[in-house]
Formats: sequence, C-alpha cells, structure tokens
Amino acid sequence: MTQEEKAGGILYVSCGSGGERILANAYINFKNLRPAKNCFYAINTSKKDHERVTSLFKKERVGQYKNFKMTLVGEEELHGFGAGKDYTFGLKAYKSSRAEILDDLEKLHKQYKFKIAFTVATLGGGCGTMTLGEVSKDIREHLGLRVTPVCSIPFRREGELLIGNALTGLNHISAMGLNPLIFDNERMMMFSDSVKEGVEKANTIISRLLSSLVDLVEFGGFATPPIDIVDITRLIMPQCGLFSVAFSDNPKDFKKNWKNYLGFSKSVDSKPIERTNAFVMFKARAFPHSLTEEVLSYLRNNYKTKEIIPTTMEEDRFAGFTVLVIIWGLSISEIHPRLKAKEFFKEKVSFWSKSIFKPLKKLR
Ligand SMILES: Nc1nc2c(ncn2[C@@H]2O[C@H](COP(=O)(O)OP(=O)(O)OP(=O)(O)O)[C@@H](O)[C@H]2O)c(=O)[nH]1
Ligand SMILES: [Mg+2]
Repeated sequence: MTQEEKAGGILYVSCGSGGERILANAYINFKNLRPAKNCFYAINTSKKDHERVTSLFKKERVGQYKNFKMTLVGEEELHGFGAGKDYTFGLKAYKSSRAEILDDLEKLHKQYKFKIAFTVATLGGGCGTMTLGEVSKDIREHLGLRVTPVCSIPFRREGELLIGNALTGLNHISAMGLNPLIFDNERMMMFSDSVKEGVEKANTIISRLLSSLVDLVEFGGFATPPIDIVDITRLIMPQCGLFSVAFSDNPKDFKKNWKNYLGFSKSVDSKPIERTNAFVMFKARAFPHSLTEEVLSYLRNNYKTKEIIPTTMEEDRFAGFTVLVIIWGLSISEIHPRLKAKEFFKEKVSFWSKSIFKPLKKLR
C-alpha cells in the first residue's frame, strides 16, 4: 500500500461498553471500514468488554485487526470492572490516561492523516457518558480534527439514574461546543420483540451510518457533485442531529415507500429549533432526477431545511436504491418521547389496587 492510499481515512473512537460494541459490530459487518487508513480506538473501563471483542473477532474470523485498538482506563481504581454507571468514575478514569491516549492518537494521525473523527458512546453509563464530550473536545484541540459525536440515549424504562446520566452527558457535549447525532434506543421498541434484538438492530443502524460515511470518502471522486466528507461538517448546527436511511432493491417499492422508510428508520424523533441543515446521499446504479427532487422538497417542507448538500453516487455495482439523510438543527428538549424515566410505580399501585384491594374492600 502506498503512502497516498494509506492517508485520509477516518478515526473512530468509542468510549464505554455500548460504544465499543457498536464499533466492533461495524468492523465485523462492514468490510469497507477495515482498510488500514481508518483507525478504531476503543476506550473502556471494562477489561471484560475488550476480551469480548477479541473473542467476537475470533468467532467471526476477522483475522487481522491491527487498526482496531483497545485501551483500558482507570485500572488502578476500578480494577477493570467498569465504572458502575457513575460518570464521575468514568471521567476520572479517562483523565488518568488522557495523556497517553492523546499521544497514541496523535501518532496515528501523523501516520494516517485522518480527514475527520467520529466518537461513539451509548449515553447513560459511567464510562461513556462524560468521556464522549471530553475525548471529542480533546481530539478537536490536540489533533486539529473535526469531530462528530454519535450517541444513543437510553430506553425510558431504564430509570432515573441512566436517563439523568444521559441528560448530563448531552449537556456536557453541548458545553464542549459539539452537536451530536443521536440514536434513540427507545425507537427500537417499535421494531423489535426483545431487548437483544432491539440493541442489535440499533447497532446495525448506527454501523450502517458509519459505513456509508466511509463510502463517501472512498467514492467522493465519482459522486455528483463530488463531496469531501469534511464538507458535511459545515452543516452541523445546534443542538443535535438525526440520521435515517431508506433502502429498497425494488424500484417501484422505493418510489412508493421511500417517505415511510425514511420516517421509520430515523434515529431520533425531534423538531427543528428554527431552520435545519441537511446532507443527503443518493446511491444507486442510476438515480432518477425526479426522485432526488422529491426527497429534497420533502426535507425543505418537513424539516424547514435551509441548506442542503446533496450528492449522488452512481455505479453499476450498487444494488437497489439508498437515500441517506443527516439533519442538524433539532431540539434536544423536543425529543419524543421525552427523555424522562417511565413511571412504573403508579401502574403497579393501580394494578394491585384493582386486583387485590378492591376485592378486600368488598369482603369488608
Ligand atoms: N444502542 C445500544 N445501546 C446500548 C448498548 N449497550 C448498552 N447500551 C445502552 O447504553 C446505556 C449504558 O451505557 P454503557 O455503554 O453500558 O455504559 P458504560 O459507558 O460502559 O459505563 P459503565 O458500564 O458504567 O462503565 C444504557 O442506556 C444501555 O441501554 C449497545 O450495544 N447498543
Ligand atoms: Mg460498561
């Protein structure tokens, strides 16, 4: 591989268990992410998570994964057991290894000249919640790279601690001057029967986003108009963003249902603060003009989109029709359902009062 071919990839950094699982999933399932010029860097307080990824790579016969690095933080205090959903421990653990991590990342950046960095965490836990904003800011300052955080927010049933943590994490990311792409785990309640299936689906959707972004780097030269991945950072605006992918391998089905597909698979349900900015990628063997215009006008009308960067990637080897949309300028407080713990206690009381207390009253 020449120096030229090696340079200009993407740096992916995860913090915490969920973030590491998402990066591992992406690395296993989307082979376009694996070339050496991209680098994966998993920061975690849990030793077990790193071991899990190693055995998963073995099981999935990944073979070489020199560009997937795992680093354990806070070992002295936490003994490799995770941060126990306490973000002060997670942040402290990251800070204790910050200098070495940044040193490592700087060396990698010197070698591979990354174009952009994506940082990934599932907010709510101890390790990822505060580390996400912190490491994103550090990469921006020390490596001079543009950074886009990608994070999930908890299922509402996960309770006040995790949801409160996630809100603190979101505030922290905003305070760092960053606007994350959010994936709401709760949306998986609509599309899966079990927790396992929901989390796996969520991780696949997030991985697909990461993989599509690499396509953009790889095929930028063939796109109309040609886009550099850095261009999309111009669109980033407060407070947060969503992403969505519509895909069908049947032209008639795609034409009829793309709006539904985009709606179903959007990563978070929220409203524009005022106007929004959007990036849209159309991908097919040949993409009809009329459809691209329909999508753009849909975004303008439904998301009050001001600036749109569209790009079309057309190559014979692309099967089906894909539209990837990223929209920034959405409100965090308008996320639906609200980022608030679901109350089960009341329901339990009313259940017992109906089924036991009422018959008891009758007896009296
Ligand atoms: N989408 C998705 N969410 C996950 C995954 N794993 C955990 N979560 C969610 O992430 C939140 C907890 O974050 P974790 O990543 O487990 O916590 P952590 O950052 O490792 O923190 P500690 O375990 O306390 O050190 C919860 O809301 C989980 O539902 C995953 O693989 N995918
Ligand atoms: Mg963990």
